[in-house]
Amino acid sequence: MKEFFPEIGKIEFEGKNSKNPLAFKFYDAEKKIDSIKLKDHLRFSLAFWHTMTGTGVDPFGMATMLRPWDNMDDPMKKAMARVDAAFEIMTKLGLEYFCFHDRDVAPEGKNLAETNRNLDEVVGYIHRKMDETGIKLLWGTANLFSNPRYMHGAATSCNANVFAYAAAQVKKAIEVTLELGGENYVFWGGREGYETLLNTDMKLELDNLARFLKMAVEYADKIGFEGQFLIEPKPKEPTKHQYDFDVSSVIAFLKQYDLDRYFKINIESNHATLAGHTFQHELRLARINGMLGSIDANQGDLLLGWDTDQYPTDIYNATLAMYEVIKDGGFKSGGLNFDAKPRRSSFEPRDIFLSFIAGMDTFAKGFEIAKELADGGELDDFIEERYSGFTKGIGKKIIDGEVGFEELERYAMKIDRIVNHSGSQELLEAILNRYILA
Ligand code: XUL
Ligand code: CO
Repeated sequence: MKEFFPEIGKIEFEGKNSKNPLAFKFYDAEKKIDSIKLKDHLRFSLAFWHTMTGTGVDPFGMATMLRPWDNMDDPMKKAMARVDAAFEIMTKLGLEYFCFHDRDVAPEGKNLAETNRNLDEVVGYIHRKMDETGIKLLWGTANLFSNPRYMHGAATSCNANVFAYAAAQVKKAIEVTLELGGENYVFWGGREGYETLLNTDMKLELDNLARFLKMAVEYADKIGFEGQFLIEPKPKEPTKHQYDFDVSSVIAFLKQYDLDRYFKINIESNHATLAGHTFQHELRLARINGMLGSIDANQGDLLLGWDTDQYPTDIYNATLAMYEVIKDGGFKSGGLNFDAKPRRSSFEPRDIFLSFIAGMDTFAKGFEIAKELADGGELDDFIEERYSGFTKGIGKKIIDGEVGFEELERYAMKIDRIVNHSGSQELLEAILNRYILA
């Protein structure tokens, strides 16, 4: 078969002293940590939309990306060529998972039936390539935001026909995710939000979103899809306010509608920072609620107020993210999906490989540091000591529910001096640096 990247071979691990740009410095896929291979801890995934269909378009300029499969006019031939190219990229980088939206892989036809036929044809081909290579589907999803029909949203549209169309699209997307053995199915809000409350029935929109998710759960059950449903929070963009604002609002929404047991959360670094949180904050909140599902690995630029989807190279953030995953017992059905794109000016085909290498090395190193940090136990020991007042005396009574305001008032009346201890943030940051720089 024709190669799209004949000048690029299999990317090998060469170690930290290598200066070869087309080699891993830190990601040694086969290295075992706690008798599990690094690649199985990390479960790296390619995002079909950025890598295969991203063009470099931005609000001020047209496409820049040179993509060897894009010089084809027939949309179905181009779709098949993209699949070949995707599997070549994944095989050469050793990426064992991918994720896709229905519309990334196959073009829309003149009606829904033709669109579904196009999708079936490409999905059949993807299935063959998966069997040949052993590459797996981390998650599937439906694009409910690009087509103009979704201008008012999909499940939260004011137009009932749009709700119905979106339902049909998600039904099909769950079917193809099942067919490809997808381990998860993701709902990212797309345009589920609003631009102005002056024209919005917020209560109806939220109720409809819950109705939509409930239908998805029921249909998945009916066809035997056992993958994990995930919701991906994002506070804004494309709408001013997205209903799945952040982990906290997603959990509240799911609990409100009695849906929480069916869903976990797919946390994206750049969405966390857009919401005014750290990546670690979002992961921690999901973890303590038993809802950490998967990760969209990327990073934003803190000086820009939009979703830049850059490849993650910040070792500090990667370490803290991996710390949360390790504390959660590692990924179950989730993984590290590179929801990231090379910069518009990194337009050459080889930049695809260089970008993945940068991101994979960062998370591999971040994982190893986080593992040492977790095993070292210094943060846990500090936190345990910091809250030790709740393991005895009045603190234990509070925890055990043995006291109320009246008993606590009687107790407080007798305290003659309150003694606090340092939070030692600088010490703890220095400890973290000691692990990172070791
Ligand atoms: C958008 C985003 C999506 C989801 C999948 O910001 O992150 O690509 O990951 O729909
Ligand atoms: Co994402």
